[in-house]
Amino acid sequence: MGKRLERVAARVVFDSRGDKTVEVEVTVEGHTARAAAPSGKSRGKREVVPFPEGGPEEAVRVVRDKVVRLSGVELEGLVAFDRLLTDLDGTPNLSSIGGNTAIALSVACATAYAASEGKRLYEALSELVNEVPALPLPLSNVLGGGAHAGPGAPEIQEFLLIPLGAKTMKQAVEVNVVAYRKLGRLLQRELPDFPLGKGDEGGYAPPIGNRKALELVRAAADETSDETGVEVGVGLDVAGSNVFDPRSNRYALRSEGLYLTGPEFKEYLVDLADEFKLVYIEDPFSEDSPELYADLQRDLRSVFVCGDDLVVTRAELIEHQVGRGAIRAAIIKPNQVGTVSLTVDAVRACTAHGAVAVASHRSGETTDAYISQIAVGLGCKVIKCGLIGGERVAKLNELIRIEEEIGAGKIRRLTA
Ligand code: 2PG
Ligand code: MG
Repeated sequence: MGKRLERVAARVVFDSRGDKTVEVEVTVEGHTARAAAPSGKSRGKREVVPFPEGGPEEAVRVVRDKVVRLSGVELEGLVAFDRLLTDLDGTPNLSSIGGNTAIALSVACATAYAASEGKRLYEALSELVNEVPALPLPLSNVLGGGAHAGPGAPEIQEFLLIPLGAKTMKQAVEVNVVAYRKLGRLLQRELPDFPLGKGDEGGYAPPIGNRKALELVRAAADETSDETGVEVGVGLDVAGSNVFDPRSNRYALRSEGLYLTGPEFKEYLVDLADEFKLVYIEDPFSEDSPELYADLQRDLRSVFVCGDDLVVTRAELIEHQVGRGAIRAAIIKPNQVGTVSLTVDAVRACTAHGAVAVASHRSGETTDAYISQIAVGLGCKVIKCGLIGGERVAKLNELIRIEEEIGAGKIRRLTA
């Protein structure tokens, strides 16, 4: 028997950058759940449109005028609402209701539906995909540049840490925090006048070149491994589409005075990976150069080259790029596709093809922690959700709560 969708409501709220976004409430069989949409700054060209023309205010109007008409329908399953939503939108890129509106509605509805069965969202999702709930390893941004920081910061968008050998979620977070604090001290020693300013995701945003930044992050990771006994891996999100300058056809590393062709930039990354023992490189190149991804992945077999803008959480793109050897990991950002169902498909594509699914926040976030529920429920091995700042810590704290529910020690590993 179906479950009744009783109420849909929306309002404008603010995200961690102070930008407006949409928050919704959905009631299923007397159970109400709330969800709010995050927003990306370094967005892939193939992502769905985040908001209808007119922005979040218009999105709220669309919910009040159109989506409310769905109230009263019977939902035949956890994600049955998604089809109704996409039909109501009627465009291939969700431009009439907006992908951010859609993801908030889709998540809230699935959460309320799960609650009506006495389950948390992660439990209901894990049943849907036949996975045993387990915790993802947290991949934490500790130093940032690119579109998430001001001028003078590194061009590489994110310098990331992953506590590879952590035994519990609590330990994983603790280890990353130890490393973050060590990095702060190393930065102060290196740049005595730098007031430890931060980028959009809470990582330090120092006026420093990419190589120097990586040197300090590596040192912080090594000191932390020695002190805690937990091996800490280092990774990067280059956000290559933003480093690439289409006018000169070069990857522009202004902080280092380097303007490199695609193949030269690939060599630059290979050298960094060897020298600093990288385990993970996300979006190394422009999303229009998948052949460079494949070359890099071939050169760095043990590194997880990960697609974000390249595959935008679309199952068919993930399948294609993993199949041709361009990547061994894919970022899973539900608002890139707009529904929980399509997010499920994307993670399934990773699992089926032996790629690592990396559940991910966006640079503009709220304190909503649904990404943690999705990561656990769908079996993502890694979650990229930042480390410092209320909106980032909200995701980690939710994972600590889930750990209490499923039992300590059920933590996944970074393996293919
Ligand atoms: C990324 C993200 C999140 P944004 O590139 O992976 O870290 O940034 O949300 O701005 O796309
Ligand atoms: Mg990215």
